[in-house]
Amino acid sequence: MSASQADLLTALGQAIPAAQTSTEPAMLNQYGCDWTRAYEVAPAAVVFPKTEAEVVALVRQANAEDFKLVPSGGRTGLSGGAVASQGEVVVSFDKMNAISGFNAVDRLVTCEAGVVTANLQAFAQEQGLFYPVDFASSGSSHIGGNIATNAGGIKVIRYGLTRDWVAGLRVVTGTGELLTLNSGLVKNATGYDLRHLMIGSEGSLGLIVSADIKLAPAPEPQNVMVLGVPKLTDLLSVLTAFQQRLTVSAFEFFSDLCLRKVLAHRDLTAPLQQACEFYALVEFDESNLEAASDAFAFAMDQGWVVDGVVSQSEAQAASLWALREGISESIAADTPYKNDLAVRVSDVPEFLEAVQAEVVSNYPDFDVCWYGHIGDGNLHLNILKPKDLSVAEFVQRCEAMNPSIFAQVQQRNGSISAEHGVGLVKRDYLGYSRSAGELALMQGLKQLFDPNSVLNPGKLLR
Ligand code: S2G
Ligand code: ZN
Repeated sequence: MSASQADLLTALGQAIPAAQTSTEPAMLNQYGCDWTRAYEVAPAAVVFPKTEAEVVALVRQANAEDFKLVPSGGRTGLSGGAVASQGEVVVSFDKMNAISGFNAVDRLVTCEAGVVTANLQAFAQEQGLFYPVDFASSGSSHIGGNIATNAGGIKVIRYGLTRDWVAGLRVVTGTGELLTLNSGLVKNATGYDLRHLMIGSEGSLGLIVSADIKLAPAPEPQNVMVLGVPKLTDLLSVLTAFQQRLTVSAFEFFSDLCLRKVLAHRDLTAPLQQACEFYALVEFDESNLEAASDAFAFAMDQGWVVDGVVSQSEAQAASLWALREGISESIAADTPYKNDLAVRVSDVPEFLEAVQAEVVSNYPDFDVCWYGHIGDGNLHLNILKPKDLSVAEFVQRCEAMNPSIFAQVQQRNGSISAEHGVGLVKRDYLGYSRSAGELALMQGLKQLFDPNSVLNPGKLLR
């Protein structure tokens, strides 16, 4: 063990029991990364705090002994936000995973940061309520990481993002100060809402240790439709046809290449008789089935849709959802270069047309998977790595094309990272979505909340 590693372990030992610290290579590799694969994984240690007091002590030691901390939740991030490649200490919240309170009157559940999203969803269901933020990785993501990245997912069009369900936070700032923010209040007009500053700050301003999460009334049973949509630019017309007649719970889309990847990876059957360029997935309350059928018939008359299927059971609804939710894992073997773009919903048709032109001219020899939460204006454009191309060369070629893709976003005041966060992957492109003035103020906030830059250094901001 090197002297510096011994010194680090001594410093850590003053904040947290040695039994909650590991320098085992297997642990370092497991906890020093997230779902990105483009970065070296090289933390100096992993610690597993069990209490707020231990998190406070860790941050204070990091300031005193000048080591850096990388917060780690379910490690399902896609922007390198939880990657430790500079000898940092990974702070895993695996052992702070208790649902520590519930109040039926407030409809509030208090979760430690390490509560797995699916466990929160199950807890809500047991109370006859509903936690409506959902995505493919909810079986392993942590609520603390969801809050740190303001995770979105498949129900945003009806229920909003994680931010909309956080009623209170307890956060340890970069100086080791424990803040209690908003305490679950519905109304609180007492100045800046620091809770909302922390949401989406990716562990760069403070470490979330627990949250008061609002729960929604349980929805009625849902129906799911999958529609064949020949033209990308008709997707929004299809959405409008439905929204004029009913409330949609979800409106997703995916290309035929995505579908073929999922069918092959998960051994599922195609939803429609004929293959189609694109597919829309619409979810809605079962009491709106007749209105949805009207919308479907109208969209067929307009030629926007050429075929469709509606779920006849919960099991069939789940199998239709699997066609969309299975995309990410089904293309993982193709080492996809991920874009997570958003524009205002009204800009979607011509934005898609403009991006399609960029893709054809920029990526003539690459397979491109189009999918996403198009009802929120969110496009996940995944470029698949050709088998014969090295990862480094492939990433370099994709990055070389970012300026032309991001320029299309910038022209529409859009976001170059709709829901996956900035981390390391999008950090150097923030200027396409944030002004110089905003970035200067963000740096000022970083300096204020984390003056020694001990929290997730290099993530989100240089
Ligand atoms: C989705 C999941 C991550 C990915 O499927 O909506 O946010 O693969 C994504 O882009
Ligand atoms: Zn998504």
